[in-house]
Amino acid sequence: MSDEAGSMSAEDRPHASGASDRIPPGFRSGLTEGTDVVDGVTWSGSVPAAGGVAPRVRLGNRWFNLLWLLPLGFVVLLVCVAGAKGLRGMPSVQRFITEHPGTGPVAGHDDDAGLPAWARWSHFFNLFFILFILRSGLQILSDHPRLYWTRHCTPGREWFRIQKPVPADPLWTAKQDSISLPGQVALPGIRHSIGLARWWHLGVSTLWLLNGLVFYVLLFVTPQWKRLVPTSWTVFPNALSTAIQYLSLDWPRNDSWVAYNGLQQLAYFVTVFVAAPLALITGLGMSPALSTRFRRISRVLSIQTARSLHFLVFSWFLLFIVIHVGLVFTTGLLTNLNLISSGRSDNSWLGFWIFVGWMAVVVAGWVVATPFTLRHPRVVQRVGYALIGGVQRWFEHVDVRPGAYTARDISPYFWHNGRYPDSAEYKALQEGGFADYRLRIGGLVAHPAELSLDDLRKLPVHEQITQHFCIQGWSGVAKWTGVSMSVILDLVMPDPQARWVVFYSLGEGADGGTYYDAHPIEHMRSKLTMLAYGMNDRALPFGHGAPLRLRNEVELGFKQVKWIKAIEFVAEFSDIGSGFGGYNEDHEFFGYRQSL
Ligand SMILES: Nc1nc2c(c(=O)[nH]1)N[C@H]1C(S)=C(S)[C@@H](COP(=O)(O)O)O[C@H]1N2
Ligand SMILES: [Mo]
Repeated sequence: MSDEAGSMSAEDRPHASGASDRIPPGFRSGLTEGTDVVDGVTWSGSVPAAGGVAPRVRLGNRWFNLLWLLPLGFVVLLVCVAGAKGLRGMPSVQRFITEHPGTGPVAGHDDDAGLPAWARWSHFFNLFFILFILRSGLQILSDHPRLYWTRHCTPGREWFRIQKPVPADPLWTAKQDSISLPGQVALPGIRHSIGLARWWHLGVSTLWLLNGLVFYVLLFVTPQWKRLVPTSWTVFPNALSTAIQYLSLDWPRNDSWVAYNGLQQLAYFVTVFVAAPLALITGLGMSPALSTRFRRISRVLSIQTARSLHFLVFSWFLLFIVIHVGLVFTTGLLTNLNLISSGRSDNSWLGFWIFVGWMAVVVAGWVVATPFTLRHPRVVQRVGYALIGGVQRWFEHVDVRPGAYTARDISPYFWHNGRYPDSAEYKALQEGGFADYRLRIGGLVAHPAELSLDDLRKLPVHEQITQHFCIQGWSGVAKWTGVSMSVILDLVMPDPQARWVVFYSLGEGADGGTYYDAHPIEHMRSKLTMLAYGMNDRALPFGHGAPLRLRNEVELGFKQVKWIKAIEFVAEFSDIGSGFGGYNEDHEFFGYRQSL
């Protein structure tokens, strides 16, 4: 593991008895170990900070800078305020507001009780968790700063971007396309730190969902649900009435202790019962494993649609928080704070001080999160895996079947990613048309093998049209031609102790050292796990992994090793590299299971 001397190559190091003599010579050469702290300068092959652009939205073929919404929104607001003031002068509107003052009939809950302790605490936890979720979510967006409505991520066809147009470079990579966001805004706040951001995002989300589940249950076993769930259609005229009252700057009476007004009730209802579940569903909608399972849904609501909707939910939460906090502060601060923190129906300062205590925790958590993550990334990786590794493992066990996509679904543009191989060994093979290429297979197998490209082409041909999903957020559909891994398994006959299959690349990873990745052996019998030597009916191009690459469609893109040189069957991967199951796992703190 990582506490071993960093300079030793994996083959020099002592191994559990009996293991070392099973490692085929040369397989593990060139492996390096990752560091256990994040150095912003050398991070990820020294990607320098790179700014994006202000958010832009595409309408047809034109791009609009969303910063224009600020002055535009202000003008619209002024017009609305003037309109609302005019409306309130009209007798019919005055009658309407008297009839619908804002708060509908309150179905019998104990008026003066305020919010019970569980509701106040779950409100606090919700706030605390969601800040990390939003920050890490923004970090994830910045790793592929474009949003699409189709599964094809064709440059120029995105509807939203915070990055310049894609340059003409045919080998432009998604990693080059990532941008930097300020360190105290995004989490962990340095460019291309998505591995760590995802542990925060997915890990804290499980806590947030648990908190939400407890909240849902308690809400409905007590009468408290009546605050949030409209029980009469009058909520709509009441919401309209409150909107007119707010906009006319003659605000409705704040009755939150007794009941929320129509607008409040609708906003809370949408946030709790629409936005929150939608966040979960669209989050899961981005899983490559689930998209191979729920194929019909995924054909219509593609991974990119899920990602775009997920971003819109993020925007809703952000908007809600700004307006909600703004109104808490301007409609009777002490009363409001007592409602959400002390539960005492008066103007005492108790609520204020509890709130200050909570805010101290929130601010401390906010400030510490980034430096802690950069100093202790392995802790984040391990705790994150403990929180969601089991779920990812569970999602992998799906009955994946081919046939979801047809030739018509093939993406016109398929992004490149990773570091291109530039060794003399690779160049020589490439110049020789890969005639001298040999795929070496060994480790815990009965029949180690060396296969040329011709040998591979003589094996039964397997084709599949599948969707690739990169951890950074882009996707693409391609047709892959090659050999099923189950055919390879029948050829080499793995020993019963073999639990993991390690794919080594001819290319290096971002920080130097052989790129590799370990896959569970159960995946090798899946119908959608194969070695591809062809892509879209042509020889596999250089940029996409020539001469041979892996496809395992229940995992994310970084596990699809390109430029494969060797395959090793092992009992465990703890003595390979830093021992985390792959190059990005060792160097960028990814998880070795990433079906999500
Ligand atoms: N050898 C090697 N394989 C690699 C990578 C790499 O850097 N080196 N990048 C991975 C990542 S992050 C992705 S998303 C896919 C991209 O494959 P593509 O370039 O064919 O789209 O390859 C994966 N395989
Ligand atoms: Mo990727």
